[in-house]
Amino acid sequence: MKDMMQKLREASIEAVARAESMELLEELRVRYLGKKGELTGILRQMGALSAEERPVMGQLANQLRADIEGAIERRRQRLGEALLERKLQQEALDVTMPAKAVRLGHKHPMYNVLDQIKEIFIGMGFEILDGPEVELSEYNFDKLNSDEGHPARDWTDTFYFTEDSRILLRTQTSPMQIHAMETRSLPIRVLAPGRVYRKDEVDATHSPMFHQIEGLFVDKGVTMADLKATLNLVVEKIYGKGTVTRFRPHHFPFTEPSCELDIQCHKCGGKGCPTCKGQGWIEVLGAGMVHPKVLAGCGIDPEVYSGWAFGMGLERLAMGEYKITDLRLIFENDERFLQQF
Ligand code: 2U9
Repeated sequence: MKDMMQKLREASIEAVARAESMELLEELRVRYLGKKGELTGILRQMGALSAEERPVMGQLANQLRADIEGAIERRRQRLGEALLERKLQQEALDVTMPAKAVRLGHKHPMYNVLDQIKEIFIGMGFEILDGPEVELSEYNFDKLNSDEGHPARDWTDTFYFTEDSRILLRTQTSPMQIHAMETRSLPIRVLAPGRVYRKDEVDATHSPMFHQIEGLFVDKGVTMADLKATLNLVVEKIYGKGTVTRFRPHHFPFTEPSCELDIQCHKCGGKGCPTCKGQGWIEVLGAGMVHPKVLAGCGIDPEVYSGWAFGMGLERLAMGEYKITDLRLIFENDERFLQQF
């Protein structure tokens, strides 16, 4: 029996030392020390021993069990370390490898122009407005003195949501100023930039969605002289000191009198060139004194208060400033175009 135990010791210690996986180690434990294992098999024969031999063999068997268990545990630890080592090597990070470049975007060129204009007006005490793009016809047309029958109200020009033409996509940013006049206390100085929608086919100068910036100032005693002085100042800030302007009479339903503001072409000094299409002048915006009917419709007494307003297309302004010749480039977001700014 002693010999059998010695053989089991040699065989098991060697097998454990050679085991190359946790699974195999577990198989060996079951084979040598399990309930139906080899050591148990040897111990079953204890019955045949004398009363003196039994405790000696029992002690030897216990020692053998402890030794095999110890060998298995040491091997398990060794295999665990090797496994970890291999995993660490496989997952090793090369911290010296060059990092992937992070491609940073930047502000869209049109928003550079918008921010420049916002800054100018904020400096003059104006507040920037934001408002809904889905509006009531009442706010987009009626309260702006564009009655039924006005060409802009036609279904071929405006995106309506309802058969009764009551709800629409705003065609101008003016409804924001109507809301401001109805809800704010006087005087009012607001700048209203935002998207507007018109049923236009896309081409180099048209898009069914574009951006407008409108400004409004209402107080006691405001005159056309205030309008001209303020807009001349704004033009000088955008186009440089000494830029020559002219105000041409025009007609808008929401202003009376109305005008358009041109700047003298900075490229040719007014002689006529491709930049100004031979005109010598470049049209910048439309403006005028807020129509008394519009003021009254918002609960402001036109006998006491007066105001000026202007409106301009943001895309057109950005195209002029950056010499962009096709409106579609502003919306297509082609990186080759945007990266230039
Ligand atoms: C209120 C009263 C009056 C805004 C104005 C214009 C003249 C104008 C066009 C410029 C190019 C629109 O984008 S465009 O097609 N706008 O010429 N806009 S006066 O007048 C207002 C606005 C709000 C309550």
